[in-house]
Amino acid sequence: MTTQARGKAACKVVVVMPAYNAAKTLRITYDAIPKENVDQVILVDDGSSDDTLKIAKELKLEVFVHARNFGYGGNQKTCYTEALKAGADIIVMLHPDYQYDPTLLPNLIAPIKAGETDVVLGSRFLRGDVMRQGMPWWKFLGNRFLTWLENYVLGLNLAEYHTGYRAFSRTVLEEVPFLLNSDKFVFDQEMLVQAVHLGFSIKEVPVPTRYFPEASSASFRASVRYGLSIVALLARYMLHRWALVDQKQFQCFPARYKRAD
Ligand SMILES: Nc1nc2c(ncn2[C@@H]2O[C@H](COP(=O)(O)OP(=O)(O)O)[C@@H](O)[C@H]2O)c(=O)[nH]1
Ligand SMILES: [Mg+2]
Repeated sequence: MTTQARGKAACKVVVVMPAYNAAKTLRITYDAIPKENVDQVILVDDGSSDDTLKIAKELKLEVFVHARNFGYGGNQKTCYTEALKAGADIIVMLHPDYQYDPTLLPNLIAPIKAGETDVVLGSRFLRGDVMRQGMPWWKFLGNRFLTWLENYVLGLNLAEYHTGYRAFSRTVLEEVPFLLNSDKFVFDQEMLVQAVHLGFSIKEVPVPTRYFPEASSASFRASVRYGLSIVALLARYMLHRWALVDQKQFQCFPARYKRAD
């Protein structure tokens, strides 16, 4: 699989931030982004009720606003659509809640730039003790079980699937039909299953994680719902692979357009 970024001298890197009530952490997150590695920062405000929008404008980000709260997946649909429109070659998703370290952006970008892989995940499980870093024990257990299940179904050996720190080549976003995905948190998993199904490669780089009240709003209840929706997703994927029930989400749609070189 080749990426458009490969072999090109100029490579536009766009950071997308799916934001929802991120006023307390947006500035510190943005300030920590190594600007010399990034060409553009896009923020999509998902109907926040705090000052997220005001701060994003003060920071002079490229801002898009949802008329209401669509959810985390709905937010990313706008993020990726706009990043493609902006001509991005590499797209990095960074949560504006300061949970993931923005200074590590170069590590996520480098393997795609070098043409080594199509997707890079910032994995919290490759180094360090995530429970010591503050991950609640029930999130830890859920993460371990779901990662095992996803590895089993997809035939991979990733350290985790649930990180919110991800980088994609343009080609991945052009070919994965992400607009067909959920507007909820399971969107992240749908993207990875689709990417694997279409033959894209995934590489992991270690990142630490931070847990504090503003960095994680997903409740126990929401996390259980998230876990169940992943099991349902994997079941649908197996049915598709066994050609029992056709799932549009996993069909391959050739790119409708490409930027001329
Ligand atoms: N909870 C939530 N987060 C959203 C939404 N839209 C965008 N986000 C962003 O998605 C990120 C992930 O949510 P978070 O609660 O931190 O999840 P967790 O860190 O996995 O527990 C945050 O940075 C939010 O700003 C939404 O509708 N709901
Ligand atoms: Mg978070």
